[in-house]
Amino acid sequence: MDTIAIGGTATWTWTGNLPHSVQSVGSPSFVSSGILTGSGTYAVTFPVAGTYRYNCVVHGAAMTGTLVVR
Ligand SMILES: [Cu+2]
Repeated sequence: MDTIAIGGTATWTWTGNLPHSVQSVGSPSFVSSGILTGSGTYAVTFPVAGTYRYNCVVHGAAMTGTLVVR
């Protein structure tokens, strides 16, 4: 679990040889543009406090995370 301040930006960074993506679980909805492999970043700014869950479309429940915005 990671915590950021309200109005902050979370950035996901791809490394390694496996394909991954980022997609929200529940609302508000956010999703990375497709499945990336090896390198790349995806950033989302969160203006509203809350607990945001996300996973990877490739790995599903095996690859999840929680972001707290406060
Ligand atoms: Cu993945």
